Formats: sequence, C-alpha cells, structure tokens
Amino acid sequence: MGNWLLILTICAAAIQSCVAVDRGNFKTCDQNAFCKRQRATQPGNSPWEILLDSLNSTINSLQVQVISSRSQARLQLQLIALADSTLHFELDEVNPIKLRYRAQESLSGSPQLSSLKITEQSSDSISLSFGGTGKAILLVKPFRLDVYDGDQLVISVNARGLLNFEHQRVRKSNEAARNEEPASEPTEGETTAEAEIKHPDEKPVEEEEEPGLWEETFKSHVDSKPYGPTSVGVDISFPGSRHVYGIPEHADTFALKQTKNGDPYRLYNTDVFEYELYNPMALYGAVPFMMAKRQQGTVGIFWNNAAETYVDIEESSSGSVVSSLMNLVSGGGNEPHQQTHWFSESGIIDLYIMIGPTPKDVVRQYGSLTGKTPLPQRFALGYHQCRWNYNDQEDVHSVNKGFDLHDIPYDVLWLDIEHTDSKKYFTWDPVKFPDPLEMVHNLTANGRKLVTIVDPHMKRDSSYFFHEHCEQNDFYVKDKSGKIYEGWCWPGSASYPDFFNPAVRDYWASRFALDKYEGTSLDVYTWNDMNEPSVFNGPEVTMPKDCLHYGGYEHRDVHNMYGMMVVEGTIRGQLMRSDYKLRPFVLSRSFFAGSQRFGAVWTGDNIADWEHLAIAVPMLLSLSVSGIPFCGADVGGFFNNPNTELLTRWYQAGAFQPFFRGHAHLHTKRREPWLFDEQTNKLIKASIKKRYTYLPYWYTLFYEHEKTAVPPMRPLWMEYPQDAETFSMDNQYLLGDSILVHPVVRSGEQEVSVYFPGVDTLWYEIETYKVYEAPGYQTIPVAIEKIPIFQRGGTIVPKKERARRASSLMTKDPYTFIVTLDKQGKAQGRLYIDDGQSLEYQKGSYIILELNMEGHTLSSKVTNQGAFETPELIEKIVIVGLSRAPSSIADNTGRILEYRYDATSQSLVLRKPNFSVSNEWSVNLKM
Ligand code: NBV
Repeated sequence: MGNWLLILTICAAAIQSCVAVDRGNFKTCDQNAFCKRQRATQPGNSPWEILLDSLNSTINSLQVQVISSRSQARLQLQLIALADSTLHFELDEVNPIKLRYRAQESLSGSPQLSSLKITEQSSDSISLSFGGTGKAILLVKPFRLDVYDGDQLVISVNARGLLNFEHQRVRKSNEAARNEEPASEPTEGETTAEAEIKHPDEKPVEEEEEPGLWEETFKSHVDSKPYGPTSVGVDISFPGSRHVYGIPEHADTFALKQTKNGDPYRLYNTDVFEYELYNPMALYGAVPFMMAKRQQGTVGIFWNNAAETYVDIEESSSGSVVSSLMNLVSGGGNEPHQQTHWFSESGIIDLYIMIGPTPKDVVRQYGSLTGKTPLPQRFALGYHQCRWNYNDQEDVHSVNKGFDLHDIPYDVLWLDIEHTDSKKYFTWDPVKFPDPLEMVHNLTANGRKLVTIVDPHMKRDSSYFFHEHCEQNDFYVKDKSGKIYEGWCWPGSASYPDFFNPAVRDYWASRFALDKYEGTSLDVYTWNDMNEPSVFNGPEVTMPKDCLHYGGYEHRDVHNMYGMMVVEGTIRGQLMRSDYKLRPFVLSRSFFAGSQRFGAVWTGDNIADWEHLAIAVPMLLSLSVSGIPFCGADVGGFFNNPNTELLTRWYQAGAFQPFFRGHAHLHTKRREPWLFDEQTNKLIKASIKKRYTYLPYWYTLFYEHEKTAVPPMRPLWMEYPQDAETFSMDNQYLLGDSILVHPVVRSGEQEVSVYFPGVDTLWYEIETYKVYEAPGYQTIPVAIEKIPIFQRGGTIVPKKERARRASSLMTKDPYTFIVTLDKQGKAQGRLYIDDGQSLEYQKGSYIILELNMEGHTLSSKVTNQGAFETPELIEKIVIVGLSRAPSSIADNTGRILEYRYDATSQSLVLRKPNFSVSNEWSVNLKM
C-alpha cells in the first residue's frame, strides 16, 4: 500500500510540474551509514603501515602490503606507472571473501604502461620515479603516498590519515559464535566498523553494534548488506591548489565549494525531480574525476569506483598536516590548499593520478584513460527540437512545416515517451503514429532526422516481445532473493534488463536493426532517458542496492555505471544497423566516467527560470573538463513556462553551448518559436541561424577534441592557466581558443561586465568588430538583440554564412573565414572538413586547412587529404584589425582580387576569391 501511495505522489508531482525537490526522497549523509562512518574517521591517527617485507616490483609496477596496526587487516597496494605522467594506485583487500567489483568499463582499453623505478629505499620510505618528471614517495608509517611533479609536491594520499577500508566479513549468527571474544572497542580515530575488522581467515565479528552495518532502512526500504560494511575511503590533498573542479553532476558553482559545514558532494545517479541549485545533492550522472589548479600547474585524479561515492572538500589552514619531505628540504612553504576526502560504499580504491602540468595535459591524460567523444555527425551539432510530446504524426508534420514556413533551421525532431504503444519501447502508438516511416521520410526529405526515446524500464506485459525475450533468456536484474526485480515506472510494472550482461547488451543492440525496430530508418536516432535507472517506487527513486547483477555483483557495486551500459548497447545497435558505416547518435541522461565515448548528455529536468539558465554554464563546464564535452541544458527550461525575455536569452546562450536542444514538459505551453510575438520569433530565429553559421567551427572543435581530448567549451583558465582572475569564473567561457562567450542570465540586464583574458591580447565583438584590450574587465551593453561574444585577435574562424533549413543542406555551401589580427598583424586558424556522417574520416578521408596570416599574407595549407573530395569553395574572407586599406590584393596566381575596406570597423572584406578548399592558396595585401 505504501508503495502505491508513493507512486501516486511521484506521478502526480511529475504531471503537475509545480513543486521543488522533495528532499525527503533522498538521503543526506546522516541518513547513510557508510557516509557517517567514513566522515567520522579522525585525522592524524592512521593505523596503516607498509609491510616492507612484502615488497615486490617489476619495471612498471610495485606491489606491497599495508597493514592496520589495530585490526591487523591487510590490504594489497599496487602502484603502476602509466604513459603520459599518470600513476595508478590500487588498494584492495588481501583474500577477500568475495572479489570486490572493479569498474573496468569506464576505461577505453588497457592503459599503456610506462616505467616505474625505485630510486631509493629505507626503513621509512620508498622513493620512485615515473613518467618524465613524476616522482613519488611512499612513506612507511603511517602509510602515505606523496606525488611530485619535479620537486613540487602536488598530490598527497592519506596525508591526513583518513584511510578507512572496511573488510567484508561473515555475520556471526549462531550461539557458539556469540560466546566468542567481543570485538575490540574502537580507539580514537577509528570507526566501530574498522575496529571490528576481522580478516576472513580470522574469527567472524560480533553482531552489529552500530546501526547500518548489516542492514539499513530508508523510508520503507530495507537495504540488506550480505557482506556487512564494505566502504572504502581515503583523503587526497592538493598542496598548492586552492581551486578544485569536476565531479559532475551537481547543480553548483564550477569551482567546487567547501563542504565542512554541510553534506559532502554526492555521486549517486538519481532522478531528482525539480532539482535545487547550489547544493551538493547527487543528480543523474557521476564522473568521479577532479582537477586541482594552482597558479603554476594542474593535476587530476580519477576515483574509478561505480558505487555511491561522496567527496568532502576542505581548505587546509596553513601549517596543516600535509608537509613534504622535499618541500622541507628545499624550504618550500605550506600554503593553504584543498584537501579532499573520497569514500565509496563498496569496490576498491582504484585511483589514477595525473600530474599535468597544464590543464590541457590533464584532460589529455584523463582522455587517454577513459576515452574521448568521437566526432559526431554534423547534424548532431545543429539545433534539436524536442517536447514531451509531439502528439501524433500530424503534429510532427506541422511543426516540421512551421520551421520551413518561418525560415528557421533545425536538424532533428524528437519524440518523447508518448509516441510508444503503452510505453513499450521499440514500438509505436498505432493510432497516433500509424505510419512512422512516412513521417520519417517527410523529415528526411528536408534533410532532417528523427530521434525516438528508448528507456530501459521494460513493461511487464506478456504480449510485449522484449519482455518475453528477457524473461525467457534470464536477462533481467534480480532482487536480493534471486527473483526478477519488479519496479514501477512509466509503463506501470516494469523490469530492468541487466546491461552488465554482455548478452543483454547484444540483444538490446540487435533491436535497433531496421527490420526489428519497425518504422525506423537510418535517419532515426536515440534518446536513452531514465537510465539512472529511475524506479518510481524504489529507494531514492532508483533500484534497491541489494539487487543482483551479472557476475553476482550487487547493484550497490555498479549503480553509477548502469546508465552508461545502456548507452553502450544503443550505440552498438546503431553501428550494427548501418554495418558500421554511419556515426551513431545517442543522448543519455545518466552517465559515468567513460560515457563520453558513447555520445551526448544533458543536464536533465531544469526549470524555466533565470537561475537555471545561469547554472547551465558551470554545469556544462564541469562536464566539459571532466571528459564529457558533448553536453547541453534544455533550452527554455523543462518545467514551467519561460517568459519571452528568458526564452530569448536562453536561445542566445544555447546557440553557443555544445548540445543545443529546446525541450519542454508535457504540461507547459507550446513553445515553437513562431508562437511568440514577432520580435521574440525574430530573435530566436537569429540565434539559431547564428549557430548554423558557426557549424564549421564547432565541427572543427569536435574533431580536435577527438584528437586531443580538449573540450570545445572550456573555462578561461584552460587557455590562460596562470590568470587567477579566471579561477572561479562561472559566467563566461571559451569555445575553442578563439571565441569568448558571456551569456546574459538576468532579467532586464542592460549591461554586463566582461573579463577579457590574455596579455597584450585583443578581442573583437563578432558583429561590429569593436575591439577590446585584455587583460581586464569592460562594461558591455546588452540590449535584447544579442549576448556578448568576441573573437580573439590572432585567430581565424571558419563559418558558413548561409544558414539553411538543416545542416545537411549546407554541405556544398561556400565558406567564410573571419581573420581577426593580433597586435603583430598575425592570425592562425584551422578548418576540418569531411562527409559529415560516415566513419570514413577514421580512415583518413578528410581535409584539414591550416590557415595562417603573417606579413600581410594569408595562406592556406592542406595538411591532410585522403580520398575525401568536396566542391566547397571559399566565398569570402574578412580581415579585421587593419588600420588602413591596402592598395591592392592579389592571390598566389597573380589574380587581382576585389575587396572593400571599412575604416570605422577597420575591417576588409574580400569577396568571392572562390578558392577551392582542397587546394593550397594565398592572398597578399599590398599595404
Ligand atoms: O520522458 C518524459 C521526460 C522527458 O521529457 C525528460 O526530458 C526527462 O528528463 N522524462 C524525464 C520523464 C519524466 C519527467 C518528469
């Protein structure tokens, strides 16, 4: 009965879209036994020490045991040197009762090894060197790892002594056992769980003394823990760093906040209805990656654990416990710095340490571990039109026509859950969508695509093929007793395929074949929603942690990875159906480290208010620096109705964010741009068109991301790592290294203060070419027509200035290059071109133009050319920042070119040079 009431409440809330988050549905740290236990570990009293006798090493690695002087429990430590200045630190139980889960799916393959050398060893410490400049010192007692970049201590593990590794154990339940010696009392700095640790070879422990060790209740949900408390935690400090970033997904500032006086940041994928801003509550996705910045360097850590995880952040006061042997020797100071404390409910401590030293080095190091986003199809970078729901075929048809009629570009129309037959995914509602293929052809006739939603909760209906197949093949996740788990979601009673079973993912993938998923074509792509997984009647709106998965693992071990595994299956399905010819496209709500390899994510159910528009910047920056560059927020806000000013500002911002999709809740007013007054319609259209003119730049940035891991949307400090002014900036960002964006996120804003980074650097407003000098703040007026966007002097940005109905209709259109000169009259840029959809580019079928302006000559070098051919030309070159007009302009063949110079904007337009993008050319300005 309780469950039914809960379901009704949640569903009613979902439909009315009115209230704020119900905090009571989600646990605080205090309601979570392992969080409380780990947080109670006292600093400065670590019982762990290295057993030097157990030391072993190879050319890449070192193994040694660590023992607790209190409980005698032993851990196996392994340090492995990886390529590109990365150190892998692994701590696991020695002889566990049951193998602990290792989150291998987050990795994009086996990391490349490098050499690890023991340079010195004494009874107190072992000194090591790894990578080019990496050094590490393992301190024996108490156990601690200090990592150096050169002579600078940059990361310290267990410097505060918070290592707390709870052992699996056998619950003592018989009379005889009860007569045995009681477990020792916890001493200072030790939780009851740790004090009770008994190695499995030793005696079983006493019955629980503190609640939550073997069982825990939240609301009406009882979570049983067959192996007792299994959490793992340790502190990680970043000497010299006062700013830390990452660990998405939270609706919070970009530079992470201190958590001492509240809850830690929580990573536990959950469907939080109407989430609140500026707090550490968990949201739909989890990436346990953090970057720490100091003035002179950057480091990263990846805590590869898929269980529920928390991160506490606390700035040290000077003179804290982290000091370093080397710093003391070299007289280094002990400045305040960020100290973090990480703990997960189960799994192992599987930590990757990346020593940078630049932000771009760290993203590359992390990208080579967990992968990069492969170049998406060009259409995916266009504008997406979504709504819950486009009601039927007629509706889709008229929205599609509306965009044409009002001359607004868009690439993809999206269908939400109501398109299915009773929420049975891979099917169509026969009344509303009687002929889906005809509808799809209607869209593709205009060069557009369709996306359909495919959620992972499967209706328990014996006439549903998918459900039947899962039942017959034992494909569903089980409850703790081994029976198929049944939860409640959109279809009513539902079960959840176990995506950790490769056979389940294969089956899921096979259902995207065109002859299986009827009514689809190669132009239909996928949206995986609710994949946290969302379970309306489950604890915290998700699956019980004691459910069972493939390999005998509990849901608690793998929870944060479930959503990613769904998307892996979907991606493979799309690849298979096109015979591995076309690039796939999937949008996912849930994600984990590594999800970037499978496509795009968005920030879920935001609200149509100004605060949610503003929070999109820090949320997307946080995803971007944590390896997930293809991300966006629902334009307009999902819940409630935006007024026209908010909607206009949201389109202006969204057009300059990676994934650009308008979306709205079922019960909001319709929002197609032409439904508003003329001015709003005009401004939304202008924003979308502007996005399309910049598609060549976006596409080039995504290509570069696949090569370098650097995200297209980036914080200013990624390009200006020493500029402290940018370290806690939440209101502006860069696209590539050339475009600076400062969205307007307040109602009635007349002007904003824009920070221009760089030394001796010029920034040109992208339409007027008005120039601003960096570094420093300038006040920029922000009339409703546009938001402040600037191109850096010294760059060349490729554009296509004829925005058409869809990106596919622009493939043969000519290019425009915007050349903005720096103070020396120089500029560089790049244009990447391929067929926009196939995987042929991976075999070299593309063109890259390297553009360079120097000494009044602009030249293009084609640096790579495979089998790819294109008729595209260059129709216009704009050179900005020329103090006077040239007397003539000629190309490399001696042809005299026509141009117009405008003294006010100091810009020159070269019309119709009509160079082919495939050829090398140059133009010389005679001054
Ligand atoms: O499928 C309906 C919605 C969807 O429109 C939204 O984008 C998702 O984030 N979905 C969540 C389920 C219900 C939301 C209240």
